[in-house]
Amino acid sequence: MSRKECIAMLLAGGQGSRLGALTSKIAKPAVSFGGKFRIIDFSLSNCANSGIDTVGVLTQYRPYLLHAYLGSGAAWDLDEYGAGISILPPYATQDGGAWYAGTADAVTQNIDYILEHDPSYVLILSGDHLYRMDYHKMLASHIDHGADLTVSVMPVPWEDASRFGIITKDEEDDSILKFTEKPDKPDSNLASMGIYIFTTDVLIAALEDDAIDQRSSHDFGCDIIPKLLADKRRLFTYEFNGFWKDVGTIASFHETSMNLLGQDPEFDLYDEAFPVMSNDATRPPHYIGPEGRLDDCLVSNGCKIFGTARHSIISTDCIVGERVIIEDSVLLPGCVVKSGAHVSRAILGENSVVEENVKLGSVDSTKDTAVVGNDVVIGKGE
Ligand code: ADQ
Ligand code: ADP
Repeated sequence: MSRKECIAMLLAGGQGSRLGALTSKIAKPAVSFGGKFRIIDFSLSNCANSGIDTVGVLTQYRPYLLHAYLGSGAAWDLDEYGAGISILPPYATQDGGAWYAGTADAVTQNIDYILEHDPSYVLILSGDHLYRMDYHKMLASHIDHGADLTVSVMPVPWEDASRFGIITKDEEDDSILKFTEKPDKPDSNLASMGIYIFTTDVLIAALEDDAIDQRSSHDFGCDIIPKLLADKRRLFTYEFNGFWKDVGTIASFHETSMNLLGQDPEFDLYDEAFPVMSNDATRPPHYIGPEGRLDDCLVSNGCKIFGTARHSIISTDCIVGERVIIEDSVLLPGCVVKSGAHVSRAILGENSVVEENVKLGSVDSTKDTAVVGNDVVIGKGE
């Protein structure tokens, strides 16, 4: 196979346990987002829009839906001959094979995939972030610096800093001076976005070293980056100044969904210069009944609306019954809200049902967002 400048390895194996009932049967990257997308669409579209045509997707937790969804990769223009999406689940080998232990282990088990394409650089991505980024600019910065590793960074609010890998950089040349994975007491608010570009030889040597280290947890943030820093390799930051969210919790999932609404949304799904692509099935247009009312909503195909929805996201194939009121909520694909029900500040999982006249959630933003799990039926007594 011909030599590539840069290929991507997209980590899509985490369970996303903090999303609770929304990931009970679905890997986090396959969770629906924004009416007609799934979370992984954003990273895959970034690859396509950045001219990166070869993407290995490392799956593990509940991969079936993700595998079916990715298909040939044609939906993201990633199905060229000699390129495209390759799904890389853990596999059995002559000595048994194993589940991926950590993020670095997942890549180590697929070194052959990297060698087969023989790229000069490897881009490591997460399948569960929402953002638009031109990875080519990051690659140009990596090459300019003659870096071994470039870590994409952005400042985060101080109160959130302990959820991230935290970096201190040299203000003159952007080199990384210090990196601590999820520190209890952060001394900087410059966070790693978990997006890395490695020069291939450096990556492979680091992974081979890590694989034989019995004390390692085989994770990029906990093990690989600190080790390269200790070895005085050339580590640089690439500062990103745009919308970027790790929709890891119910609260951030709800807030980020609401960021898509409004006439001038914080995250604009309608930007044609940098489109978000998805492998959405063809469905009939949405139907709005005689009493149906929609105000400040994203409504996807296949829906039938007989009641009222305000400031909400109504994904593909949902039914909103007569005299229903939906506000500040996210309905994931296939939800049914039956007549007379009232849903406020809630996330309704895929194919969930809210029975007639049920009152769910509260507009009070100091209260937790209400969540109905995938396939769950909420009756009057609940
Ligand atoms: P976390 O967000 O905690 O921190 P982590 O749980 O390591 O990231 O998962 C990163 C990505 O890898 C996710 O997309 C997840 O689905 C996937 N993944 C996890 N384990 C996997 C496995 N065994 N096999 C395949 N895929 C797997 C990381 C960095 C921090 C940084 C944040 C930014 O470690 O330094 O600040 O991302 O969100
Ligand atoms: P969260 O941080 O919300 O719990 P992540 O997506 O970050 O979710 O992943 C949580 C952890 O679960 C990851 O560290 C990953 O290694 C682990 N994990 C994911 N899938 C599996 C699996 N099938 N078996 C064991 N551990 C897994």
